[in-house]
Amino acid sequence: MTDTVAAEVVRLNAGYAVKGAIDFAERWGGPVAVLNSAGSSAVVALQGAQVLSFVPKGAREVLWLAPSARLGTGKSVRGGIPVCWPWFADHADPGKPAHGFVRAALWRVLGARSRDDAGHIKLGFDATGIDPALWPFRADVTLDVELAAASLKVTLTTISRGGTAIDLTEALHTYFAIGDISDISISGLENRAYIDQLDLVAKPVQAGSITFDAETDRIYYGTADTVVIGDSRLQRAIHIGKSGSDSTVVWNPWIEKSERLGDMGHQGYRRMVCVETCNAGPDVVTLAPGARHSLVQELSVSSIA
Ligand code: TA6
Repeated sequence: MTDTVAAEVVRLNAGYAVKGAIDFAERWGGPVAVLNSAGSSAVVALQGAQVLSFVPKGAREVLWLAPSARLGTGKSVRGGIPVCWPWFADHADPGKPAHGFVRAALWRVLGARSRDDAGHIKLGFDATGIDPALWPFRADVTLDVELAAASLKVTLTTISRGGTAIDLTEALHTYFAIGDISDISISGLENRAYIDQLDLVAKPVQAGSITFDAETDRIYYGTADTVVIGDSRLQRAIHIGKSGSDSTVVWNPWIEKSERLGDMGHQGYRRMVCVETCNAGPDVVTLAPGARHSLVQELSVSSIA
């Protein structure tokens, strides 16, 4: 642990620790908040306000994390729940970073409390000081991470601070840990239209549940549905509820892309799938001056015999 991280952890514990519900530590080389409740635990990095672990008591880790995950490198960590804001995927200007500019930035702790002995932390990123060449608007963005009995609720809130309307796309780009990509199916998006990022000409509609046998990168749009990952190998279902979101992205890089990405680990693509709660593609959120908008993802797990 570097002296800087150690000093930051001491400062955070002095200012925000909540006995039995929240304390701060160094993990993956950076400062993190460790949230606890009677039924689960979670870890949130201050870098990117990125949830890196969620473990319901008695269950296995719910989130996938790259084997090489490391904080403080200047790059976002692959895995957990990256925050994509104030745009999703590539920007029209290739000189601007994919998935916005907050997922590798340092966020501030705005508050920490417990409710029913469960940890709840609020992190904030002040975008009012951003170079107008990168983003010409003014807004604040906060992320709330709340444990409940055996669920995790993540809320991404944008507050418009400027005098002009803001067009926003955004995602909680969640990487889920699975037994094997060949042994899962995703339900809840049946009969939904989607953009196939690998074939932009097609106008496909989802027939039945989603299974995987190749690179998959889809934006399902106009859907407020709860999505469920059924994992026969781990004998569990991961329930992904949402609000304030009209789109769901489903992504697995498969073999070639995961090798190009270079940070997935050996056959890492087999152990993960992204189901992302978002507003993407045609689902753009327009925020009037002074308005606020919240994107919410709620995760829970059940056993399937
Ligand atoms: O959400 C799916 C996606 O847009 C894919 O196209 C792929 O690029 C993935 O995000 C990962 O993006 P990243 O910038 O984290 O490597």
